[in-house]
Amino acid sequence: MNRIQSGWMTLLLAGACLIAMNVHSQEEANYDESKVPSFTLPDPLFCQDGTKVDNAGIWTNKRRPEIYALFASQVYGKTPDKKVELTFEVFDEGEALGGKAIRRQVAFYPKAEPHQPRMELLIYIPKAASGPVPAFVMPNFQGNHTINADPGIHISSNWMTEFRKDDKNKDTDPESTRGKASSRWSVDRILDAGFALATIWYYDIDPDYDDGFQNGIHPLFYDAGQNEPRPDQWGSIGAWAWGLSRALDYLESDQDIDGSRVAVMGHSRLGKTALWAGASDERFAMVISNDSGCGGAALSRRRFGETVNRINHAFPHWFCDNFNRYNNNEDALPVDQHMLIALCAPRPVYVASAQDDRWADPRGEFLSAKYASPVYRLLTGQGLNASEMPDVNQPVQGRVSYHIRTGKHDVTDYDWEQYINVASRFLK
Ligand code: GTR
Repeated sequence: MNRIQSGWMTLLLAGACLIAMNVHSQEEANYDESKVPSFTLPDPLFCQDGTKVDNAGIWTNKRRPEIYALFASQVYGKTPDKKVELTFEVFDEGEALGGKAIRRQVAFYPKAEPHQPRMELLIYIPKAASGPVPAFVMPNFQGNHTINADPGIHISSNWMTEFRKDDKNKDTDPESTRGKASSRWSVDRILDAGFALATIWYYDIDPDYDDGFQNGIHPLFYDAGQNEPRPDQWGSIGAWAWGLSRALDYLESDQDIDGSRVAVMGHSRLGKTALWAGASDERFAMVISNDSGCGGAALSRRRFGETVNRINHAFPHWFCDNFNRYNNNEDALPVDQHMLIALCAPRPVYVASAQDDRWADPRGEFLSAKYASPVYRLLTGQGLNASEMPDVNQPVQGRVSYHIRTGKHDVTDYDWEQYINVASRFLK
């Protein structure tokens, strides 16, 4: 075996071990409701100094900043204050999808460093629109070109380099992956409902593997002599959320889109990202979490399915280092995920689960929406309209929405139908 062969062998073995570990820990996780420990959640309506939050002013000026700072320093990591100037370049524009849409593709990259990282935003705007439209922005997992078979979607150059590093992708012809993820993207339904859709491949912002934060956007923000984020600074979820805000910067400047009516939506790890983006950037007018699970909508203290310890070991780059303090120590967390949902208030928020997705703890996701509701009620008079978990496929919709649908961890047309329904109510 030469060095290259032995290198691949090591990678293959490492990959096989990771998959085995994942399956193993998914099997070992607790799925028994009677074994969920009893716990006390921090109350979003009491400040750390004991002040009761009984009006919008105290929430906005005192408690919200306090909760946000705790999530920033203990969970996702702080986004550096430093501003990096970006160039936005529209590199493609024209009719697409059989005349139904205008497709626009925009690259953005640091002014000072014109090549890397280069992020690409793909936008479809309903051709029939007569004025600026509301939009959904959602990051994607496998490349912009996988969300639809449209041959005009540019394939990111990072796909050829970063994505192919992964053994299972190394021989893949990117052309063969066009439209591969289209079942998760109800593009026609979205356009027909009068919304634009914008998406960005999360690898373009920060490739999703642990490399000590040498690639992606992190290095742009290092202080002199710094070469990795400090324990309270952002990991990859923070970086992806930053990328979504930069997408919004562009959308605000696009004459066909109403930047004040943009919903941020994400699935799974990107659902965690959408929630953090919505909490961090109040310009997002609505926040949607699809099957975001541990570190997303699910309450950490329930320890049902994926746990803080498991996620920090499997994905050491997603959260900040400080989050490791809470491995097998959830009760010490100064926050829980219902408070992340509360940070989205007063904007409409939607939490969705899937019945077979026990790893993401559907009940824990529901409870977060429920326990965030007192904050929504204080600010808007409306919270989640259910005190018990609804049956499958019986969405509860309003300013705080929740559904659990039949099926597995995924984004389906059913999910989109619900999001469009609520977004039409609030963003149109
Ligand atoms: C899993 C991880 C989950 C979820 C999921 C995904 O392996 O344990 O937290 O984020 O990946 O993003 O698909």
